[in-house]
Amino acid sequence: MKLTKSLSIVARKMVLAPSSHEEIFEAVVRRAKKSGGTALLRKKLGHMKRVEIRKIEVANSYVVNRLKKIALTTPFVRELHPFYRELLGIIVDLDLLKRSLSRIYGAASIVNKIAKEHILAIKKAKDRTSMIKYRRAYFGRLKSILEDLDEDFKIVRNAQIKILKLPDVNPGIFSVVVAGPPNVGKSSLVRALTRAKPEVREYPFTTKSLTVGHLTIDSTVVQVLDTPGLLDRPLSARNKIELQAILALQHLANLIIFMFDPTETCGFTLNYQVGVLREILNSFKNIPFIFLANKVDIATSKHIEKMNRVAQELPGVGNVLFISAKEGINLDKVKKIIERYVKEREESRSVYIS
Ligand SMILES: Nc1nc2c(ncn2[C@@H]2O[C@H](COP(=O)(O)OP(=O)(O)OP(=O)(O)O)[C@@H](O)[C@H]2O)c(=O)[nH]1
Ligand SMILES: [Mg+2]
Repeated sequence: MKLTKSLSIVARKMVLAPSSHEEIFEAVVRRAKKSGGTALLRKKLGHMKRVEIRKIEVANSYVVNRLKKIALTTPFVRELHPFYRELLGIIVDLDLLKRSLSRIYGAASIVNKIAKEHILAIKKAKDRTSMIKYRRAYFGRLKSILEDLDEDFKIVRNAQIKILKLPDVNPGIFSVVVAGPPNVGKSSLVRALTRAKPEVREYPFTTKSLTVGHLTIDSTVVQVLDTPGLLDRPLSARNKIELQAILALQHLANLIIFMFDPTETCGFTLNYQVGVLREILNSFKNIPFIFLANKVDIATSKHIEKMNRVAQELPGVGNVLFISAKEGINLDKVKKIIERYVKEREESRSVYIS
């Protein structure tokens, strides 16, 4: 199971862990009851044996199947694409998840063994009372094994729900990652360029995880990723939310859009924003950048002058494109630039192939 393509296909097949053992146990009891009929009313001992054994078999196959499925349909971390592996590592304790998955899988074999023992005991039983006693004992042991898994169910379910919420990115296609300080308008741009609808708010740190949108250029589908805002600090000091942005840059970006807010209405001075950029520029030297200055609809000439001056002085920056994500100003130019990079990559690839 190699996850170079879509995580969603794998995620959709996941069998969710129950929110508590009771959910499984109740389902088991229901099934066993249905299978057994009214054994007590039957007269023949042999028939009653078969009924009691059937109850255990039905319960057992349901539980074993369900436990195994929970364990085996949850993606194995080591088989995930490095982007997902690291992303999941940020939001889930992978060691705990691994331990819980193997405990759940291991419990399936224990349940199976106990079923066999109790079936054997019923087969050997000489009277009705002992048969019922063994069947009840099986269900008692089953209940306590499931009870012991409660914490594991919780850990796995929690991780599975997080896996379901991971952005459905395709690490193999051209990706534009929109990055920048908080509140500068990154999500607004992704909303404007694609059909994705990341949340937009007037305060910083609105975006707490990655969102992916798509843009079709000619017939090529391009991914546009919205990321959480970045502060001016080294990688080692970044929190879990910022690290998601860094992972997108590290693993997915073929092109980085860095966004400034020259109006500083984002709450961060332009100097501070430059500090954020410096850190990113240093870390991603081999990826092309586009520099956008957002909110031109409310920018004064002073803001524009300062932005231009700062950009000229920054090594590796030079020109910035003034846009308004909100009012749709110059977005066609942004698309054209993206298109240029997509085509460049396609041409360099075709040269390489031929
Ligand atoms: N005037 C103006 N406001 C804008 C523009 N783009 C975004 N905004 C406003 O800026 C605020 C932040 O926008 P978001 O798109 O949420 O910014 P963000 O960079 O995604 O913010 P975080 O997710 O918190 O990092 C919102 O109040 C937007 O309405 C723009 O072009 N012009
Ligand atoms: Mg945002």
